[in-house]
Amino acid sequence: MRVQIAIIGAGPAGLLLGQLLARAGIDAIVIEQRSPDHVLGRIRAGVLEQVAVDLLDEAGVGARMHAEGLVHEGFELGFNGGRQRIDLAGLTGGKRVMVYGQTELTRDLMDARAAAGLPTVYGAQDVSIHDFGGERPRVRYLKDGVWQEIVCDFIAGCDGYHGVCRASVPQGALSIYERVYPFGWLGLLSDTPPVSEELIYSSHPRGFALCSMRSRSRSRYYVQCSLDDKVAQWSDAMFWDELRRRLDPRAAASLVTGPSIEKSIAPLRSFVAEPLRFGRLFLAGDAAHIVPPTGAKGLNLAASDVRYLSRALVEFYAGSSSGIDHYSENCLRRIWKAERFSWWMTTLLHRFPGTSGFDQKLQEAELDYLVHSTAAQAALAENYAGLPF
Ligand code: RFL
Ligand code: PHB
Repeated sequence: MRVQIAIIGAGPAGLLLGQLLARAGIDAIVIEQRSPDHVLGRIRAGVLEQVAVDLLDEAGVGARMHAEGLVHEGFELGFNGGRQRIDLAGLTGGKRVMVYGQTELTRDLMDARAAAGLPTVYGAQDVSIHDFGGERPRVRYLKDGVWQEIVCDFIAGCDGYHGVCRASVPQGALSIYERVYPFGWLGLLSDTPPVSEELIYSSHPRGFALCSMRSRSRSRYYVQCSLDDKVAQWSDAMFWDELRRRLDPRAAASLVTGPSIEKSIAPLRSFVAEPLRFGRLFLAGDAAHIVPPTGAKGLNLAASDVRYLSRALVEFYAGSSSGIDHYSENCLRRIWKAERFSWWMTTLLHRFPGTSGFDQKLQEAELDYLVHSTAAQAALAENYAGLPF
């Protein structure tokens, strides 16, 4: 089989790229190792920047997001028993974010792909990529016991942090920058109304907590936990008790609890692999970089890579290789700013085991500075709402 672009991975990055290319008349196949249900079962991101919303509109998949998503003009920081609102819209000249689950966005992209009859292979086993240093890259995989081979012009590695694409780059061609944090997030999803209209990021001596949502009747909460913790050790009752203790009294009193629909633990990591292009292989999304979820940037960065890549490929087929030649450096400029912001927000709000009194005092001073300085709030708001391209 021959296609222009072989996209590895049917997460948000791969599906969105496929959609944008299809609208530009470029043919692509998406190859995913898991089943559609498995992909939709992963509960992840919830907050989209305006630039990601615009890109989904451009891809023609924004209708349900605009109908069902929640537009937020601010969020709150909780600490010392109170809360400080960050007025995103007021501080950024009207920027907002969209609260819409990654699961729903992925479903919209899957449905659009199926409706347009675009080729997607789910359940592809032993995917491998070859010859991307030359003009005729190939992708091989096993499907229903039969080996398949695809010859293409380019491979888009959208296969996440554990994927095969980054791992296939020759040793020594990649520079890896990494920080692993000494804690994780335990997340719980429940069909209960959110505790507040806006998200609450709470810093507490017992650890960080986040109150987020998927709709007016579905909540997503997180508590900072130990990396040694296992989900099975955390009953729903224990989770709700711990969350309540980390919120201010007003939020704690209005927290509505209920049975969990999903509970999972995610480790926190900052990671960048440079560059993002090797010959005719491009890395995009979590395949190239990871941020801790505190700044809500992972999915947004994946969308920003895809924006650069789709435009670069359209340009290439129109006769210019300038976009693909600058793909890596363009992406990395945004990636490192999001890495910086996510690291900063994580450091500001979490308890680090064994932290010194000095570090603790710095954290308190930074929060106090945020309360009293509009300039500090504006910098936070500008980054959270999303930097321009
Ligand atoms: P994905 O979603 O991991 O998709 C990669 C796909 O590739 C498939 N795959 C393969 N396919 C074929 N062959 C192989 N060898 C393959 N290996 C893997 C996988 O099965 C999968 O389907 O990467 P993508 O598309 O780059 O998307 C990235 C986002 O998923 C991720 O950055 C966000 O979820 C991060 N994130 C958040 N981002 C935000 O922008 N806002 C948020 O509020 C936010 N909250 C979060 C988050 C991530 C979290 N976790 C669990 C890490 C909250 C959490 C808790
Ligand atoms: C979520 O709703 O899952 C979510 C929201 C904001 C974050 C991280 C996760 O910063």
